[in-house]
Amino acid sequence: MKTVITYGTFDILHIGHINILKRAKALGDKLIVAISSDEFNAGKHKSSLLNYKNRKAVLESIRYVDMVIPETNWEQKVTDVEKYNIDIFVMGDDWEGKFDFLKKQCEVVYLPRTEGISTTQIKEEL
Ligand code: C2G
Repeated sequence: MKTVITYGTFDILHIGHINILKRAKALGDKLIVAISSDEFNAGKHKSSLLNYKNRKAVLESIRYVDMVIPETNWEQKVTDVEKYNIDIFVMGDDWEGKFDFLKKQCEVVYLPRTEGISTTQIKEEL
């Protein structure tokens, strides 16, 4: 029984998000997604169009997602990995290397981003 975790804002959901969720789930048996709170998002200099409640409801409806938890700070990854018995931590490779400190606790996998799509691009086109 392998548990996978990934973190993100997951604002206007698109195939880039679906691809990483699908690939992350395929690495194990259970996928937990830590979704950024509105306050944490503000700290990431990203204002999401959809608020936390809305983004959480959308993620919970995705077949690859088994559980959604809030992401409220940068430090929680270390305790989350212990708390949820995480075997594999997954992020898109725009974060390559940034979370290698977790290698002491679990496998760290950076997956290639889906090219040509981003929430920022969608916002600009809107
Ligand atoms: N992603 C992707 N391809 C895209 C867009 C996003 O693979 N075209 C991936 C990102 O690499 C990330 C996940 O989808 O792993 C969520 O992306 P965002 O919602 O933009 O999250 P981000 O702002 O990267 O927040 O503590 C980590 C942060 O919360 C990550």
